[in-house]
Parts: sequence; structure tokens; C-alpha cells
Amino acid sequence: MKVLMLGDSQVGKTTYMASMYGFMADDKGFNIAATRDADRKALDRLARRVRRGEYPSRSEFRSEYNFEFRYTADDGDRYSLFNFDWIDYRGGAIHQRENDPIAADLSRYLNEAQALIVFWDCSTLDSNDRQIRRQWMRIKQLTLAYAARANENNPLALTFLLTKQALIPDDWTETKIGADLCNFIDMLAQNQYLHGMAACSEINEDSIGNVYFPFLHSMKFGFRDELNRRIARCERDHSAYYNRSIWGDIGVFFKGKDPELNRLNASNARMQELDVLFNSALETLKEQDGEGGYFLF
Ligand SMILES: Nc1nc2c(ncn2[C@@H]2O[C@H](COP(=O)(O)OP(=O)(O)OP(=O)(O)O)[C@@H](O)[C@H]2O)c(=O)[nH]1
Ligand SMILES: [Mg+2]
Repeated sequence: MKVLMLGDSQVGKTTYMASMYGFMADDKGFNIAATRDADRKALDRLARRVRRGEYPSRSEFRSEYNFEFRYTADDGDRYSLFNFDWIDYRGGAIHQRENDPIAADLSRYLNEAQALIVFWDCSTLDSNDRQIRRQWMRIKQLTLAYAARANENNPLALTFLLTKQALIPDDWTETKIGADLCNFIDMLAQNQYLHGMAACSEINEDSIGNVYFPFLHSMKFGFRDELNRRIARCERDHSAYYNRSIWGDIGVFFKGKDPELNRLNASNARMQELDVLFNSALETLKEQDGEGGYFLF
């Protein structure tokens, strides 16, 4: 599965991603690990620097990271869930002309992603600058292109992340862009197959706010699909097991116990356990809806 971050230059995408990695790569509960050594080193360094209050430099290219989503139990047992790509786009890419290869690349990602995180810088919510307003129109246009793909067979996750919360204007919902954002969210909320979240985040040397929930929300359909795939595989293996030849049955009879059936049952039980754990993590998110600077729509 793919998660795409969308936002103009300098809105805080790389900062969020480094902090999210710093927070999630802890090998406890649901967590992530970078699958490539070079990514792990680069992200560890970025996350450490952000914690010290040093922000990343401007992204020159698109970066695509591959992570393993996994669960580590209290006793240290680790279950691999699935791998996913996380795409950090160079902000300027959203303004490329449609026949430009970078624009084509971005639109391919908008077509493939199962989770989109749209970044907007709080300090520009009340801006009257024409360029900022154009950027906002462009972000809406690209978000709509993504949202249009959500349907019964293909539910999608969408997060609006308002970054640099420390700089949010008073009564931001009354500002021009803020009010338009609220209307836009109302409109998107009509689509029941688009699962939305809006959140504010502030990342600086003293605080790393709201990196976990946008991440968890972005994983929900990847998790559901993976679980369904595994259940289907398990059912197939079970039915192959019960349809085996008479020789297989005789073998089981003499061996007294059947390691293959034990393995299938254990893997079934583990999937159910992980499903319960993931759903209860999503439940915490629902319970806190409206608190801590975020809400679901
Ligand atoms: N106060 C505050 N400033 C932030 C925060 N996140 C980012 N910044 C500032 O915004 C700048 C840009 O952040 P980046 O994460 O590099 O932004 P980006 O979206 O990756 O930008 P491009 O790589 O140019 O597309 C940083 O250098 C910081 O000065 C935040 O949460 N709070
Ligand atoms: Mg960047």
C-alpha cells in the first residue's frame, strides 16, 4: 500500500515524517521499521535532529520510503503485518504543468495511494496573498482527484494536517482559507467511503504533537486488506487440508497429531488477535474524537 503526503514547499511534510518515524520505530505495540538500511540511517538522523530543534533542509526530489508495519507483543514476539511505501513529495511538484513528468508522477501516486495526508501551514490560513490562495485552490483540486476514487470497493483514508499549530491565527475558522477548508471538509464528508481526519500538529524541540493518530488512521485500509488476504489464504489452506488424499489422513492417524493443522489454527488465532488489537487502537482514536486538536469526518 502507499501513503502520499501532499503539500506545498515548506509546509512541514519532511518534519512530520521524520517525527512520525522517530515516534513509531520503537519496536513496541504497533510499530514500523525501515526496510532499507540507507532509509533507516537517514530517518534516524532526521528524527534526532528534529528532536534537537533542527529542521530538515528543503527536499530537492521525491523520496519514497519503504516500511514494515508490525506488532511487537510485551514478551518481545514480533508479527510482521505488511510493507508500505510512504511518499514525501518535493512541495513545488504540485505546481508543475500537466504534461510535465513530475506532474504525471504525482498523479500516478494520487491514483494508487490508499491514504493521503494533505498538509497546510497554519500561519497562512488568514493570508490574502494571491499566490497562497492559488496554492490552496491547487491543493483542493488534487485532493478532489484523490477523493473521487473512494467507493464501496475502495474506501480511502484522508487526513488534513494543519502544521505549525503554534502559529495558528485566533478564530481561524473565520479566516478566508480556514472557512473554505471547513466547507471543503463538509463537502468531502458526504462521501461515506472517504474516511477523513483533520488534525493540528506542532513539532519543535519541546513538543512533538499529533504524529501518531494521522499515522494510524492512514494504516486502516492497508491493515484491513492485508487481514482479508491472510484470512482468504488461511481458508484456502484449510480447505486444501481437509481435501487431502486418504494417504494424508492415514499419515495423520499414525503420527497422532498434525503439525500442519496446528500451524493453520495458530495463524488463524494470531490474525484474530491482531485484528482485535488494531481495532481497539482505532477505537481509542474514535473515543478521543474532537479532543487534542483533531476530529474525524
Ligand atoms: N513552528 C513550526 N515550524 C515548523 C513545523 N514543521 C516545520 N516547520 C518549519 O517549516 C520548515 C519546512 O519544514 P519541512 O518539513 O522541511 O517542509 P516540507 O513540506 O518538507 O518542504 P519541502 O521539502 O520544501 O517540500 C522548517 O524548516 C521549519 O522552519 C512545526 O510543526 N512547527
Ligand atoms: Mg521536504
